Amino acid sequence: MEESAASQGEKKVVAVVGGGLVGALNACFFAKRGFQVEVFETREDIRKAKVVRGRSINLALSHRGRQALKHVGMEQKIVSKGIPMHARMIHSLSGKQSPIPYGRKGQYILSVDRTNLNKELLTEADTYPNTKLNFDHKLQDWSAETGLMTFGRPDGSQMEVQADLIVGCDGAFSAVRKQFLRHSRFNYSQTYIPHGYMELTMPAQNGEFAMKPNYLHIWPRNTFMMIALPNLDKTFTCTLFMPFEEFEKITTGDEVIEFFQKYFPDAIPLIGADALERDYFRLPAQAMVSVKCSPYHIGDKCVLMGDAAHAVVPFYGQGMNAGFEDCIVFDEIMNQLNEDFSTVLPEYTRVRVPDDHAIADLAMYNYVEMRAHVNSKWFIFRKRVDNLLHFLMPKTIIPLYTMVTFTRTRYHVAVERWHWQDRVINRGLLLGAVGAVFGGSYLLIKNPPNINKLVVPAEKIWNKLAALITP
Ligand code: FAD
Ligand code: EGU
Repeated sequence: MEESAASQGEKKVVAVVGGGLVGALNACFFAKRGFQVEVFETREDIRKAKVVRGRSINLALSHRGRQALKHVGMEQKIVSKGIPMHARMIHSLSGKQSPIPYGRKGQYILSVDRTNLNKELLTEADTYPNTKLNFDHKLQDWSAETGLMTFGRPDGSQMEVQADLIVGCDGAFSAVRKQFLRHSRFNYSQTYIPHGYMELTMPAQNGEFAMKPNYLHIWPRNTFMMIALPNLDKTFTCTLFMPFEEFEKITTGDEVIEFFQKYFPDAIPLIGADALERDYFRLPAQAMVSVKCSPYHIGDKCVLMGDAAHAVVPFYGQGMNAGFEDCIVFDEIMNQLNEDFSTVLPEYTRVRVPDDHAIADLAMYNYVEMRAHVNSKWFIFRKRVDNLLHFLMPKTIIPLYTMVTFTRTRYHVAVERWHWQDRVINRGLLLGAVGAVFGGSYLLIKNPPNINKLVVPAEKIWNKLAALITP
């Protein structure tokens, strides 16, 4: 390491703390620029580990995340192992399934395996000669004055390491962020939502997917919700979301079946009653936290990215995508400001905080919305109205999820535009209603209708409308 540091001349040492999704990707970004990169990760090397325990098995990868992967030449490799989801499949209580497309043909999201993605990113980072991966290194403490970090090793020993820049990618419970809390004028908030989540596996049936594979399957039931994403081995990972209080009410296998019978009856034979009774009690429900903070940097020494900077609830499928986009944004600013950390770091905070806060708010808003009054009928209705308005005015009305999922429109701009569109729609509805009342009254007075002649065209118009909104 001393040798390569010397041969690198004055290139600075960048310590990436956390070798999760964002840390591993970020290592590639810094390595590409020629920095001396050191990654420090608490866990052992997951590429060698037998069992990897993480927080969720698969994730929805969309445009922002793909763009970031493209920057380091990893897009095709990851996309080829992802399963395209062109539409949601809404499961009604009756078992009826309704597909709702995400957009045009090229507009789909991908279900990717978290562990495989993490492994591929670590392997990619490893290919750079100027990168070193240090597993079994847990950050315990660091100094903002000197950039000196203390790591704990599995044998109980400690190790000290110095770096020019510390990049905190150590997740929602970031140890790097702890130091920020001691600084004046650091804003921080964290909120645990009352819901927990539990993952259940739906096995393959006779070697085939138990449900249609190229969909994000959703069972919207207000307080309770289940989502299923496909895996390459033809299984689905189902994620059940419900209040901890409700999780705790269910204490026996019979109660599990009874609960599913009431809310997700079509899923019982697909998961299998026996497996369901077993898996439900295998692990306790996991918590979800939303973290917002600012600034994201301390001086020219340290910067936070990914969940360490902004943990969001998963109700927009954007946590990882936003974290990956952080890496692009930082990289762009590095270009603009010639890699001068003393100006790059404040600029990164200035540019990125409003966007990360916007996606954190949106995800939380959607959580509240889904819980409050989204059942399968309402979900289908709302998405169809969105798609219809977009069809009628493709340039003016763009659904919020489209901007978030399929473009790199800055998150805070997407929110502003969404509010603006809402005003346009409301004005349009008002104008339409007023126009209809006045125009209708005028026509009725001028030529009183023959009821029999009216009914037929009304039905024709209705049929045309119905054809438009059903895919
Ligand atoms: P993490 O993945 O948490 O990685 C942090 C790494 O740092 C870990 O490897 C950890 O071991 C290491 N570490 C921690 N502390 C230390 C320390 N002191 N020293 C050294 N290393 C340390 N996002 C999406 O985009 N799409 C989705 O569909 C989606 N679905 C989700 C579903 C659920 C149920 C949940 C909970 C989240 C979902 N997310 C999704 C969000 C996504 O999981 C996170 O945003 C993403 O994992 C963040 O990556 P990260 O690298 O910042 O943090
Ligand atoms: C939650 C957990 C449907 C993976 C939000 C949509 C999610 C994902 C939606 C999880 C929903 C909710 C969107 C995508 C995605 C929808 C989205 C949520 C992936 C508004 C593995 N959400 N998720 N919105 O539009 O934009 O389909 O665990 F049920 S992908 Cl909650 Cl696009």
